[in-house]
Amino acid sequence: MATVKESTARSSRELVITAQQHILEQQQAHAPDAGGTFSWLLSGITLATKMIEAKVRRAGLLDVLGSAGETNVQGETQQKLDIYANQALLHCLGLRDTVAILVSEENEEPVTFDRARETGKYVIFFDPLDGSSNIDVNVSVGTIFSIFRRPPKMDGGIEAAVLQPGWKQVAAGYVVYGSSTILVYSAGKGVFGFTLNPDIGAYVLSHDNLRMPHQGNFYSVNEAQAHTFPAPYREYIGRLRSGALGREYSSRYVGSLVADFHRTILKGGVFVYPPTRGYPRGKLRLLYEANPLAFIAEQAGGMACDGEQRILEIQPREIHERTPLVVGGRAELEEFQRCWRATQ
Ligand code: AHM
Ligand code: MG
Repeated sequence: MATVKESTARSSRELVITAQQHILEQQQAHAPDAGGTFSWLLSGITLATKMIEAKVRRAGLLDVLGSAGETNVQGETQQKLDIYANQALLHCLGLRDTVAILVSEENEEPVTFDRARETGKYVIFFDPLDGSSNIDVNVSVGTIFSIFRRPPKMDGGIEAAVLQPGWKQVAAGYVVYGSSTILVYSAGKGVFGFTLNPDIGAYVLSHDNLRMPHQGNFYSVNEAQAHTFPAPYREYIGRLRSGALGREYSSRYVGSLVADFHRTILKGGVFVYPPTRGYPRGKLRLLYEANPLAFIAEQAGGMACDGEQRILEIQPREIHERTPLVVGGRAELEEFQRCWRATQ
């Protein structure tokens, strides 16, 4: 006969599984020595994203639309919500004593905390409000994050701690503030999606062990720039359009990476941001855009590369560096690799 504790646990699972519960369970199953520090860290991220979501939902009512007039480190005009989102993450994560270093798209330099090595275990990267140019037109925006362990010895200083290749990520995720708000995360044991239930203020499990279709029907790229793409990319898009992969492809592109990626992971297909005349090294940032999404794509059975190599094997040289990005299902990525080899 089940004990009271067991049956209570079972019935609460049947009712709802929150992100918090799920992370704790994953931790107990796969890293019992972590002692709750990792789930405490993730709760800082979920809290910040709930604060951001509350502002995003009221964006048309509060005075948070439009540009705040400052420019960020990439020379782009910061939106007011960008600033709020950045502050929410810095605040919620800064209070977690497990955080050693925070790197944000909106801060030129890493934010460091003077914590003992045994306490400050993690280095976190984030894009606080991706796709923020879409805020004023009610198109989905999102938050992206990537978590690394701080190296055990800090011999290489802050630089070595922040310039780690993506395969060393211990977890990554994103939140899309869309028709509903969804958190998708992976700690290296599959990908899980949680939809924010506004009635109870919690992320509840909605996508258990998310898998990306082997092949899909959509490609997502800013096609207006196609005449400036390098040859392998032009060849590739041409093959997708011509039915060479045995499917009729349609295009979908809203210009919010998180939204375009989220559709790609659920429906299948490929998202491509190639080098262009305006962005010869690609537009997207390696450490807080490409790396976390590549980690999630691989965990869901997909692939991600920068043209030449796997995104997760790139050795970063600086925190805000850009990279070309091709991410999607295996069928689409294998075809991309064939086009790449054929045009070299
Ligand atoms: P942002 O971080 O300033 O919002 O810029 C990144 C965004 C991505 O979300 C999106 O994939 C890309 O820029 C769209 O760029 P483009 O308008 O060149 O297609
Ligand atoms: Mg972005």
